[in-house]
Amino acid sequence: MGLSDKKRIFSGIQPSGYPTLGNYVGAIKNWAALSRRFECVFSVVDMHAVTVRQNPDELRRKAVEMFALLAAAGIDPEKHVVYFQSHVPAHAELAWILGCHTYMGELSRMTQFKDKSARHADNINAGLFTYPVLMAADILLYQADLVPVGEDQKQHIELTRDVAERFNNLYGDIFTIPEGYILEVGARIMSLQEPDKKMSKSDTANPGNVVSLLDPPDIIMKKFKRAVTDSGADVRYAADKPGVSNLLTIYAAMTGRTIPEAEAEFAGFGYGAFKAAVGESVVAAFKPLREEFERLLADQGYLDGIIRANAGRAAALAAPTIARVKRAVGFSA
Ligand code: ATP
Ligand code: LTN
Repeated sequence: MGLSDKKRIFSGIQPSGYPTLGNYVGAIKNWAALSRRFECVFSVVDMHAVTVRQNPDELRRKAVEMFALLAAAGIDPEKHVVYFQSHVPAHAELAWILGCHTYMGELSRMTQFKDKSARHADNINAGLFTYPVLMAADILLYQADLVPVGEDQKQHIELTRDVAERFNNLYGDIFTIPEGYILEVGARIMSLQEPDKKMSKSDTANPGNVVSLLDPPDIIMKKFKRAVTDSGADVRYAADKPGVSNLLTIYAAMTGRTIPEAEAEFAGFGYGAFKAAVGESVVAAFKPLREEFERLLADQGYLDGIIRANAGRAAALAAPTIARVKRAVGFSA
């Protein structure tokens, strides 16, 4: 794709907690890079977040913090549309219509639903089940060409494409068929203590598992020093070394090295020194981000204004598509 390419990028992130190193490597960092070349629409998906129980005041605060973090990470909310999902009612309208074109069987196969219902066994609500339909609505509403996500969202993108194709076959060419954009390295950062599990911001059971973008340097270093490695002593990327491989992936993402370059750099290192070096690479990358985040948060007036303005910009982008969809399915004007 060349610089003149006018592809539209869409992605979303839940304000369900502080973003983790996993969200940063798998999503945010990549979004910031794409925003230098493409027209981007990024959503703080607060409607998705309420599929699990949230504290209302905290949710409101976390959505603003997520917005500030995206801006701090280099996504300019004046150049691009960065907005809260709940500010644009067309998401809910389109989700209803798409839900009537999605099969129970398709939704039953979604692994995120299975994982989340196991984790929240006391609250397996219908929203958790239809979550991927709302996600499809997010993407299709903006006629996105490319959807940058982590590995865990691949199945939802496939479903979005299937539903969009089904809809287009029934009603004519309404939706752009989107493509997932998944990194080769870093699409799945694992927990530091349990490297067979995805690092997830809603994993509050073991704080040692998750590195938050807002953890102070000493906490980041402590978490890395305690990270689980594997048996053996060599720093090598391999299937039987999930802990070391995860740390190498993190280091490569933070420093822009390839995995073989990172392996070469750590040849002869003991695990203690290796883990400290990975921790330092994360501290260095997060420092400017945290400073900019704090500066932005202190300017509540600016944040309120730009969030309101972007709600209007997003609604205007979504309007023609939702109007066409309503007409197509037979609603009167
Ligand atoms: P939750 O724990 O609330 O489900 P999450 O941490 O999985 O949240 P999301 O808001 O669902 O994060 O995801 C935002 C983006 O971050 C998505 O594109 C997702 O694929 C990506 N992502 C999430 N976790 C990781 C990870 N461990 N490694 C790489 N990418 C990730
Ligand atoms: N389901 C995603 C977040 C999300 C999203 C989207 C990502 C909601 N809507 C649209 C890409 C495009 C998640 O859990 N990470």
